[in-house]
Amino acid sequence: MVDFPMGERTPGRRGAARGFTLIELLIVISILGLLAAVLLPNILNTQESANETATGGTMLQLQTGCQAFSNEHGYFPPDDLRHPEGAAKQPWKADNGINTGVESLVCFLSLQKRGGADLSGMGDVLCNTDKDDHGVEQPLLHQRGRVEVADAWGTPLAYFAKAGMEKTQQVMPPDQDAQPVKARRRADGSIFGAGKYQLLSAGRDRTFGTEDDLSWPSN
Ligand SMILES: [Ca+2]
Ligand SMILES: [Ca+2]
Ligand SMILES: [Ca+2]
Repeated sequence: MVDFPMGERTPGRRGAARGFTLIELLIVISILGLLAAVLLPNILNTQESANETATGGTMLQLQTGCQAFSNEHGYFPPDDLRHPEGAAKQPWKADNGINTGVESLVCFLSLQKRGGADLSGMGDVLCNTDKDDHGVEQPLLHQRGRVEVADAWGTPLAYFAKAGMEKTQQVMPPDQDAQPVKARRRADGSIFGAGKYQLLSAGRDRTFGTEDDLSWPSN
């Protein structure tokens, strides 16, 4: 009987405490939902912007290599694994028709230091999605795999040389079938990099020929 008033108050307090906690919880959930809705797209966009910047950096490294190669040889690296100076200079295996443009670029840039580029430090962006063998060691890369250079989303780049701009290449993203790739054109039909060469990334959607593709030259 002495405890009765307390007993009466206690359930009341508990009830009030439960109600307050539930409202608090709902408010917190609403705020978190709102924050996620506002921040998540920004976080994803920041990641995609970082990938675009990284891909631009990769292309810049290849451009530097292409320029050094051109200064030394008087032409930019071929995109078909065929040595312009004769079959005797071509000890490597025949082409399998997949990722050929960028494999050829890596091959020619990796022949020698003078007029080439040491790509061995590129780390993650070096891949071999079609798992082919070069047949001989690529001198500056110190490996026999016929590797490609990928963009920041993991898709191998396409590389078109001056003589191969009209060709359709086949590029194989990781764990997918190869997709046909054509050199990027402007609205008036002219090809980006015509007369020199073109580097092309499938961009964030990992598909060539769509709006988000990145290229050198970029306009
Ligand atoms: Ca290949
Ligand atoms: Ca390959
Ligand atoms: Ca794309």
